[in-house]
Amino acid sequence: MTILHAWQEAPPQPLWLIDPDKLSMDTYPLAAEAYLEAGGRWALVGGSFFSFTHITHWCAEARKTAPLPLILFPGSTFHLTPAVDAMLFLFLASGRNPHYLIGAHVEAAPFLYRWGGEVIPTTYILVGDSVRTVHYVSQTLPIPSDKPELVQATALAGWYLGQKLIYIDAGSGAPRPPSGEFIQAVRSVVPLPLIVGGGIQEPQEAADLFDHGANFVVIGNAAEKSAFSRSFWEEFFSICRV
Ligand code: 1GP
Repeated sequence: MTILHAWQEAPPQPLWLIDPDKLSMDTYPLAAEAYLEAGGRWALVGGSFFSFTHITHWCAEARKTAPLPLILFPGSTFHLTPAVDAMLFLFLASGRNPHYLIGAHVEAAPFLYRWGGEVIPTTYILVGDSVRTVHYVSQTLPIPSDKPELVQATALAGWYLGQKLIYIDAGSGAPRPPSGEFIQAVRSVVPLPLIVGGGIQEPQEAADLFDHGANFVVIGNAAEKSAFSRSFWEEFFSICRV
């Protein structure tokens, strides 16, 4: 079964986002075990900027030490690696930077063809009112917090373009997650799996996003702050079981 197919059928749940710069191979095995034991099934690896890690080396070592499928969440073509189980092929639909709408995709395509792994066409929508690293790196503006109709139109455009997944992101470390209103606006018209992330710190915030129609909530910073503890993940997974 492909990862996309599994995601289409999976119940709502958290998704761990690993920044490989911030998780050493000494720490990874225990961190992965805690996540898996709490109920985690997949992890995203990547982010808009990381610079100290050799991504292929990191992912290859990680896959040797834990049975956790890794899905690349690339910030640039420099992050491409064959040592993952699938890759989000991000179409930065909220922006108007041609590099992130087609340029990077053309650069990546020959590599993806040779690799032959699972590529998941993803409409990637940045939202919120504070400037995050992802905006600086991509040189794009997010959709402002009071414009659910723009988020909805952007997600619809991605769906009509044939993409398979929607990812609404407030950016790593955002002061607050994307609003439930945004999620509801997309969920009411687009039948694709919906990933939501950026600034989620508390299980209650994740519960609210699930209530509005999110399928996955991405947790990056908060997991780092909790030192990747099992109790942290158990709290997040427990809200999915009520
Ligand atoms: C960022 O959605 C992710 O792209 C996760 O954000 O690090 O704030 O959890 P956080």
